[in-house]
Order: sequence, then C-alpha cells, then structure tokens
Amino acid sequence: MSESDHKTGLTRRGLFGATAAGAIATATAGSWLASVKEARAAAGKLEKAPGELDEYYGFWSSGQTGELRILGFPSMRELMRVPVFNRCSATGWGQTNESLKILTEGLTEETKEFLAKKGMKTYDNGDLHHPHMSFTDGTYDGRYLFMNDKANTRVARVRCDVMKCDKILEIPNAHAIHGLRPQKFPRTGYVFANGEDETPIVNDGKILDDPSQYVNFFSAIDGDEMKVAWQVMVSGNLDNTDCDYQGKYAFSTSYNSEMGMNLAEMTANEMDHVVIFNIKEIEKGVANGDVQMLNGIPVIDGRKGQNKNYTRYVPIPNSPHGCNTAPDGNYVVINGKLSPTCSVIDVRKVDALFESDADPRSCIVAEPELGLGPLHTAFDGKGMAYTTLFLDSQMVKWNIEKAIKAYAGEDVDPIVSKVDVHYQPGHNHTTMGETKEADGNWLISLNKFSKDRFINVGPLKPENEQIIDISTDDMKVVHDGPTFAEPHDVILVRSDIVNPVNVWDRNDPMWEDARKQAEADGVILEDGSDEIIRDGNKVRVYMWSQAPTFSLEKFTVKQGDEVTVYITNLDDVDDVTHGFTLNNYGIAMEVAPQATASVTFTADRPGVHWFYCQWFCHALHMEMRGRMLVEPA
Ligand code: K7E
Ligand code: CUA
Repeated sequence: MSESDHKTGLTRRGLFGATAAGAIATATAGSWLASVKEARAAAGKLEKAPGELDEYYGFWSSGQTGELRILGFPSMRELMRVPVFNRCSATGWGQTNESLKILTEGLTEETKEFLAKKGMKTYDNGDLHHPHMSFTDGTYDGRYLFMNDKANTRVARVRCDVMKCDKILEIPNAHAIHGLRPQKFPRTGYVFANGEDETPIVNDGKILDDPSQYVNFFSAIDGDEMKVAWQVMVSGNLDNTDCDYQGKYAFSTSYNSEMGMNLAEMTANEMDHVVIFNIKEIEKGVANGDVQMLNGIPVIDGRKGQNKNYTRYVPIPNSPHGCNTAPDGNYVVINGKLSPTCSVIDVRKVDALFESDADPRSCIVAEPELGLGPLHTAFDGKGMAYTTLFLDSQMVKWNIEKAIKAYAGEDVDPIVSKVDVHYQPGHNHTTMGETKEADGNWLISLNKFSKDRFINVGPLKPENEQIIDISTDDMKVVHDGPTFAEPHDVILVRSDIVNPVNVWDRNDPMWEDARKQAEADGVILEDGSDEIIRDGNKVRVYMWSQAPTFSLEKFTVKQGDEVTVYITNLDDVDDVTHGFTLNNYGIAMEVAPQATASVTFTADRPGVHWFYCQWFCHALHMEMRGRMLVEPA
C-alpha cells in the first residue's frame, strides 16, 4: 500500500480504512455518514447483549505463542486459552506431572536425549498454525481438535469434552509440520500432516549441498491412537494440505518443487505443483510391504518418477500456498501466492490421473485471475469462494461455476466483488466453511498487519482480524479485532456441536497416574483425608482443597527431598477452580473441580514457604494458604 493510498483513499482502504478526518476530507459528508450508518447497522449483528451467548465457537491458532485460543463468534469475546506447545503460568501446563507426561511421552528417544542434555524434559516453545476439528461424514463431530507445531515437528490433540490437550506426537523423519487436516470422510480417521522442510533422508550431518539426497514426508496419523500410520516420501517440499469428501484423496501444495536451498532457487520455476495422494493405493502398498521402515514408520516412496499409483504431481503456477476443499465436495482450490490465480481441481477428474496416463493438468477445471498474492480460500456453501489477496490487502469474492465457464472459453467474469482489508490477509474462514454444512453467514479475515488501526503499543504491533458480512453480494467489513502473535488460522464451529463438561470426572484418564499412586500408597482421594507418605527421600503429600481451605495448613519435608504434591479439588460446583502456588519455588498449577493435579519439585530451599490458591474462588480466597517447612539438611 502506497503512502498516498494510506492517507487519502476511501476507495482503496474503504470506510474503515480511513481515519475520520481523512474520510471527511475525501468524501462528501452525506455519503460518508450514510456508509457509517450502514456499517454500524451491520456491525450490530455481531454485538451480544450482556448475558447473550454466541452462535459459534471460534478455535484460533496462536502461531508462535504455541497455544489454542477459544473465542465466542461473532462477538469475538475471548473465552479461553488452551496451552498446548507452550509453558503456561496460569494452569501449570509444562510443569504439572499430568501435562509433562503428555508433553514428553510422544517425543522420539533422540529428542528426549537431546533435551535432557539441556536439562529440559520437553520443548517449551511451539508454532501452532492450523487447528482443525475431527470429522464424521463430512462435518465436525465435536470430539477432538488437532493442530500442528511447525517449530518442533509435532502434532497435538485437544479433547473437546474438557478442552485440554491429551496427546502430543513428534513426527519422525519429517521436519517442520505445517499443513494439517483431518480426514473428512468417512471419519477422522487420519490426520494428514505436511513436513515443510526438506532434509537428507539420513540426516547425520554429512550432507549439506546435495539436494538430490533431500526428501520430504507426508504423514497420515491415526487420530484415535495418535500414532503415525504411514508416511509418503515426496519430491519437492509440502506447504498446506486438504482432503476430499469422498475419502479417496489428499492434496498438498508445494512451493519448492525445485528443491532449492535458497530464495532464488526456491522461486526459480514458473510452475510448482500439488501432490495428490491416493489413500487406498497407499494403504494397499503399506499392507503389501512396499515400504521402507524409517525410524519405525512404514514409508512409501511417492517421489516423482516412481511410476506407481501412490501419487500424482499436478503442475500449478507459482509457489502455491493454501489448499481448500469446497463444501460441495467437487472442487479443491489451490491458491497461487506468487501467481495471481487460483487453480480449481475437480476431484471427479482425479480418478483418471491414476487410471490412465492422462495429463496431470486435466483435473484443473478453472484458473481465475483474482488479484495479487492469493493465499487462502473460504466458501459459503452457495457456490461462492472468498480468497485472501495478501499483496493487494483485499478479499475477493468469486463464483466457482463462472470461473469454470471462463476457463472453458465463455465470456464471463467470475469476480463478484472485492473489499479492502487491513492489512495483508493470510487465512480466512467462513462459518462451518470447511464442512459440508457451510452456512455462508460470516467471513473472517486474519490480517498479518494492523499498522494504524489501533492505538500504538510500540514497535511490535498486534495482528488484525476483521469480520466481513457476506449476507449480500458486496462484502462489508464490520469488525476489527486486534490479536497477539500470530493466529494463522481459525475454524468457526456451530455451538451446538461442542458440548464440554462443567466438572471433571474423578476417573478421567488425565488423573489416572495420581489415582494409581494414591492407591499404591493406601490413600483414598475421595474422602478428603490428607496423607504424607515418605519413601526414602521421596515425599508424597496428598491434600484436598475445598473453598476456602487446603486440608493441610502445614507440612514438613527435609532439604533435598523430592516432593510431589497431589491436590484433589473436592468442590463439584462449576467454576470453583483452585490453584496451588508455592512461593519462591517457581511452582504453580490449576486444580479444577474434581481434578487431582500434581507437581513434583526438589525441596532445596530451607525455611518456611507459604503456598496459596491462585484462582480466586471464595470471599476468603486470600486466606486459602498454608506453609511448607523445609528443614535444613
Ligand atoms: Cu496456514 Cu500462515 Cu502456516 Cu497461510 S499458513 S497464512
Ligand atoms: Cu481456592 Cu482461591
């Protein structure tokens, strides 16, 4: 965006892009006021009166923050942050025994050793781009959310009944898991995950400058077991992925078909490609043993030129990025990024690519020129597609059938309208838009830059998310929402699909280890009895919490003891969460109703140390505290 656009342009930036002063200077007062009125009226649909509930859950990624965020939509009220790949001070995620188990058990032995040398049990950063819900028969089923970690090559699962992460899996062989989508049909099933960074197959430090030995991996993870079912070795790198509504194919974009190692090499070719994975053929190949075992994973060779029916490579201009299947089940839209086009694959024409030597491009049925920097596309379920234009800072609405006619030579313009967004949009999403139940009510644009949209907070600016009313042909931006680093993606799920509990089940698997240990120690967690068990220099302290008290007002350990504190929250009223924070020991955790949370530390600081409840639970919450005495060795 040029400086002059920035200062003057009602046309370029739209009503919400201009400052009030700029708008009055460049538009007639009458028309400006009319548009304000109109926009206010549209924005009114977003507003929720006090006590009113939202129609949708928004599940947001948080990029390099590493957590999952839950917002009410369309009000954009932030409801919850679910720690996943990050360390969380409020909940103790990354410190409690329960969370550490989840964070460590899915790591490879090599990673565990590597981290142990640094005195770490797990990574404490992650880069979460793509949260997606599990599907049954082409629509969300409310069981799980799956998400990637690009930074440390992991895939995580969040249980929707309690909104906590219950599995994290490091993906062997691959590097930097980026694109991720759950299988839509018949159910999830598989979670498909792209490795973005290519590396030598045997990555032992002996190869750097021989790209012919570099490969990339596409992974199919069993979403029930959270285990890698199989991988496919591919040519070129992998960026985003999606799959069909028939359960036959998955699609991945590649912006580096060149296998280039620097920017000039990666962007050298005019055409890159989409890899199409033939799921049934790959399953057959795995069953027949047409694999090599790499780090315990059966790996199919799906590289170019292997002449089997595992993969096909469809040439696409130029460094394609987003990959989005339309709710009608017929089309997959590939977003061109460096090309101003989107390429539309007709999934009904993909069989022919595998059955004959058909030209791989024969599955392309449209390639409309939409504008500069198309990154991602959303759908309204009514035949319209909405594509973000990163370089133009616009959203473009276009008609898929018209694009197909234009590609066939008819003189029709598929573009319906464009609207300015602020600024540089990446992902966008419509309500239920990646399911067969897309309802076309709302569109959201996740913009990488906010620049001047909010009062200044210094050199690091928030991102800006804008809601667009798509109930009419022209699109209206009706809401700005700042957000911290850096949501790439979001899904908008009808609220009736998601039904979390209010209080933990005592027997939930999350607390299983604590229950087993208590049983072994002869402690009954239910009856509110507290116990201190000494086992050599290991001390296990069992206590319970009930507003506004801990059952133990004090306990004594010796300097050097390894202490584990187990707290069972006996309150079974919704929202009465307690916490346990141990002063000057760096220890804090959440204990939600009926949970048994635990934390282990070495008592190496002698003296009296107060512990307190850090979740406000009662009028006497401040008094909810006690002492740990550490006797000097
Ligand atoms: Cu989904 Cu940002 Cu990882 Cu596009 S990526 S923007
Ligand atoms: Cu219990 Cu605050």
